Amino acid sequence: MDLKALTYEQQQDFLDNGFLIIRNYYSETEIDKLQKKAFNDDNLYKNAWDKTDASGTISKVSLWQELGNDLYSMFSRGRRLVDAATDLLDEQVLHTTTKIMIKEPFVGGAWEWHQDYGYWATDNYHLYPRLVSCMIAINEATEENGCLEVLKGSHHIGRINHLKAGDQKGADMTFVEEALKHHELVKVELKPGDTLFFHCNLLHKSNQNKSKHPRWAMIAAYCAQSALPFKDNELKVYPLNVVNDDAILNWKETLNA
Ligand SMILES: O=C(O)CCC(=O)C(=O)O
Repeated sequence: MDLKALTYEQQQDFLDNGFLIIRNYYSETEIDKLQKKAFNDDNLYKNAWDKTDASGTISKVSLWQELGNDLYSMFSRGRRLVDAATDLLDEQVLHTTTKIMIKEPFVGGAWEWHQDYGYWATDNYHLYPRLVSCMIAINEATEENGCLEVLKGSHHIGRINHLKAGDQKGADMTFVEEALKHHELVKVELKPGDTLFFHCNLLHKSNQNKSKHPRWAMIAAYCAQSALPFKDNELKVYPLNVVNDDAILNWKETLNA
């Protein structure tokens, strides 16, 4: 029997709505470990890009593609996430990117309305919109600190043209404004360890962080075997060397740092 990581209902929710939230997908101990690592990791800050939004405010993102034996990779290579992505895309998946999204207190910038496939199609040559992003809350994401907001079911619209918006690429607002009349806006508030899976054509954004709390999340993205880039580009796609779920708890800084 072909065992699935997700239930039929969870897969159906994703197909219908373009996203799926699983609460407590990671335990408190697992997320404490990730939080401690990320909050004290100077490399994340050193390697982070500053991305300005349309109004010039900065959000930080630290992104990489090759997975190793570091703690972050125990999540991205972990069976729990990889099997869920496989179920959602209904075929074998490969890793594209893992990134840590850092919205700092009071000043953290917005992410404009976009679809990830808005730029993955044109910049990275994925012919089909068969990619999924998995957003793990490292700390609490609330409306006040700029949680992700999604337009439920908007992945059914298909890819919308994307234009420059600050340092970002944003969806053509004429289409977004129309989409807002037809699709429910859902503010995805997450507790640490909750995980949001979202389709690459789902319209999403997040507002500036005006609160005194930071908002940190890790996003691992996977591409279906049938949607590998058809042309070389700056991003590569990597096969996954999957690890068991206990790899997170067994991971030790001294051996793998
Ligand atoms: O972290 C955020 O608020 C935005 C993330 C996002 O839009 C993305 O990764 O595509």
